[in-house]
Amino acid sequence: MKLIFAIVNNDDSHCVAAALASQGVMTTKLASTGGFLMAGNTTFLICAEDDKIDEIIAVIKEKCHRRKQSVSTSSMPGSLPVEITVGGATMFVTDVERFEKA
Ligand code: 2BA
Repeated sequence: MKLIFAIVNNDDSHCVAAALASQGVMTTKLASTGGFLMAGNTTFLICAEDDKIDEIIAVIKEKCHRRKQSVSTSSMPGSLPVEITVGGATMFVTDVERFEKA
């Protein structure tokens, strides 16, 4: 079994949750905050069998979109904002040593 941590833009999180639920994938949604923009995002915890992982990642990739965002670089007057690309999804996949439900 593996555990996917998927950090998703809040604007895409509803579509991701609905798509995974429609495929019978169990998820937990956590409200999270990006350390750079300090903006809200959504972290999905998904524990699934190894042979399902690629399928789940494909669903998340399909539902998440990259976005350009303007960020202020300084509070000094006259400083120009810079454009950064945020998302679609940032995912980490780890092994699960033991899985239990009580
Ligand atoms: P934030 O940390 O708020 O980052 C938002 C976006 O700002 C990032 O988009 C990236 O384009 C930019 N950014 C972040 N740190 C930067 C830096 N030190 N210098 C320049 N630009 C920077 P994404 O890469 O798509 O990340 C979206 C969100 O995913 C992040 O929100 C964070 O919550 C999470 N994330 C991304 N990479 C991560 C990592 N290696 N570990 C943990 N969380 C990560």
